[in-house]
Amino acid sequence: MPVDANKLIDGKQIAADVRREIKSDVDAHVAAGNRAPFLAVVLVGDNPASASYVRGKHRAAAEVGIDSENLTLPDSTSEAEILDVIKRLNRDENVDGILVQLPLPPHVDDQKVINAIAPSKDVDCFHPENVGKLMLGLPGLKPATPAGIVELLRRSGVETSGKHAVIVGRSNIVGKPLANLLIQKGVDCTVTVCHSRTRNLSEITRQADILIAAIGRPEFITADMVKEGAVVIDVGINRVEDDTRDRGYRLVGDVAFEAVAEIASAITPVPGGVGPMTIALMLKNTLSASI
Ligand code: L34
Repeated sequence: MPVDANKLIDGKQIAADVRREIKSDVDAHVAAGNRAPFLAVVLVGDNPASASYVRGKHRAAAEVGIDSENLTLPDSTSEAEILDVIKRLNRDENVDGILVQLPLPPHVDDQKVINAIAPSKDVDCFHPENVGKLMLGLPGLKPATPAGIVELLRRSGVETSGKHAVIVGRSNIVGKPLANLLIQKGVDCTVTVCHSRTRNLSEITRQADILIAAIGRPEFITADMVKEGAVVIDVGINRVEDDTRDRGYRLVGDVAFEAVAEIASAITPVPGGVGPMTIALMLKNTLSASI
């Protein structure tokens, strides 16, 4: 049965709205005599998924009037060489935002690379200084995927105040920063963070008014894990083999979409849910970093 369109949280559409607002702010900034914001993206290796997300970032940047350049480095690039590239971008006053697409090859220490990015240019909000500010509720850049999720909820009219949000996944990119954003004043959720060692997981997920799946396992969240009427946000982007598709794969989220959609009051699809919001909110950070 097709999913009730009224239940769909259309991330593609909402991200387009956000980009339109960013474009109008960028245009005003440029009309006031400033140069366009500039984003530098560092892509190491040839992971096809990463290359596709990075293409999406440049395409979206161009759409909102943000200039961008891509620095593609071979898989064999040493950690020291990557650090040198970042130091150069830190010093370049024409570069407002620096984004190092993850994952990096196994011989490179992700955290060391992140720590090298100037916090004022860290449009992912991965640097410890920015993570600390986020946790303290101080003004600053916001992590793109978590901020995109909060924006999706807000723009879909989902009440968050006093609601129980259950996050499945404790990554530094999604789970941990999202828990911080959801407990901030003005959002006001009560948050539970679950992970691979959580006992009685489905008992906890069934208590969620808002359930966020960020585990990285295809269709992990099944209908029996979801309370009737819950709002379900699917952060997963998994490529699963599919010979019926030209590309040889299809994208599925961390949620068994069709079955869960029967029970949920609202749900994000994959693709077209959180992914486009991640890109839009990263662009918003790039504009903020340029002002
Ligand atoms: N540094 N690394 C850094 N920053 C990030 O914010 C990311 N992430 C994650 C991986 N590594 C990163 C992304 O950009 C995941 N991610 C991301 C961003 C956008 C999309 C997917 C992942 C996206 O646009 N997804 C589309 C479908 C894309 C497709 O067809 O392959 C969607 O509609 O969900």
